[in-house]
Amino acid sequence: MSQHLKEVDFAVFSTIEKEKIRQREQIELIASENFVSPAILEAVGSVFTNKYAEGYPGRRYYGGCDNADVVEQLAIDRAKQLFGAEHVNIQPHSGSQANSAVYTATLNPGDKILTLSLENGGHLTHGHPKNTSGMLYKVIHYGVSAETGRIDYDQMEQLAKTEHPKLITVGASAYSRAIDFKLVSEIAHSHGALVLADIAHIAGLVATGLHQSPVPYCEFVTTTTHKTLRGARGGMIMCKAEFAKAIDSAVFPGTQGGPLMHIIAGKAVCFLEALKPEFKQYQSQIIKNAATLAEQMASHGYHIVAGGTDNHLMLVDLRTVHKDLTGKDAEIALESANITVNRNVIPNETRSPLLASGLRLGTPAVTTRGMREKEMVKIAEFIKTVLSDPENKSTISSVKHRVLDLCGRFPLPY
Ligand code: DSN
Repeated sequence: MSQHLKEVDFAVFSTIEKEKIRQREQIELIASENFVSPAILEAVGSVFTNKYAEGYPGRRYYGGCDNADVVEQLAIDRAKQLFGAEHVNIQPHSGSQANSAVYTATLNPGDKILTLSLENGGHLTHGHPKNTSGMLYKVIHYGVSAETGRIDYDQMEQLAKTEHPKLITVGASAYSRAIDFKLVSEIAHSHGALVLADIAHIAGLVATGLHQSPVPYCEFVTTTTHKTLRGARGGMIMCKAEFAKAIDSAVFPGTQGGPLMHIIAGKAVCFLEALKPEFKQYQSQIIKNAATLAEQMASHGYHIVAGGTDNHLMLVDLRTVHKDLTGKDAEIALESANITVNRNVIPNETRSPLLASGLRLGTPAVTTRGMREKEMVKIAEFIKTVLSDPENKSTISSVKHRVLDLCGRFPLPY
């Protein structure tokens, strides 16, 4: 009897096939998404999914871990080389779990953390009240400046001085400007705080020297491996050697059990790819594409939060062109034209997060397809056309045809 997915479970098989078609035929502008190489997909779909390997290379709680040791050590060594980190833990299942492990290693419940709030571009795990980081710890937020949209380092310093947080987190999910990690670490250290830099979004730029690296300055650096870094979906922690044992214990057994060895194999391949010169060219093109997309959106009248972008993403304030169009309705209209984005709250948001007034646009995925500045000009025009008449079926259908044509000219390898 056939063991193939198509015969064993047609419902799942056909849904995967549909998802393949969706990915092929949509312009993907979700800033946190990307397309992995076939090599990474192969590693992630490998027999390592069968293996339990609680513990760390050479110190496992299961037999049969020789190959698991090799692949995890490859991932660790390559990550160290890529980022210049003193210690790497490659086991966190996600960026959220990486952050949670750093908190577990450094804080006691009730300790104070100073972080960027979700509304200002931060992440849920940076102290949101509905996340354990907000439930377990006392959270103080710094924000972005109302005038410039940039991180308010003066406010951070003031709060570090008066509130004495034990840990300052810096890093963002929706922030388009370069982050001065060196300055943050100086602020933190002069007020007795540790620093966690969460580079989940910008890891690819950091790895290739196109964004200042926090690794020399901050005690802890967390990331995901699947955004600009374009690897298997998961998390990672880098830290100074003095915290290695605390971090390893906080990951396992502190917050996780068995590592996902197939994902770790995919992470190892990702780091090998990221060490190649062409990866730097790719990252550099991501930045050029984002700059062009932001300029074009601005030329269509949209306000870009913080006045533009230094990285792979931008936040578009819809209200400057379409006063009554919510982020949610814009997201839905664009999806019907095969353009995938996500609504996003903007600083000083007046609508609920479910509706939001902004869109977050990112260029990592379209750049992986090989699109360049010329295509960004077209994409901005598609977006403006759809959002100017979001309920006009004929406009949407005509843009969708142009999107399909564009996607057809920049095919995915799967
Ligand atoms: N959900 C991710 C993002 O889209 O930015 C962050 O975890």
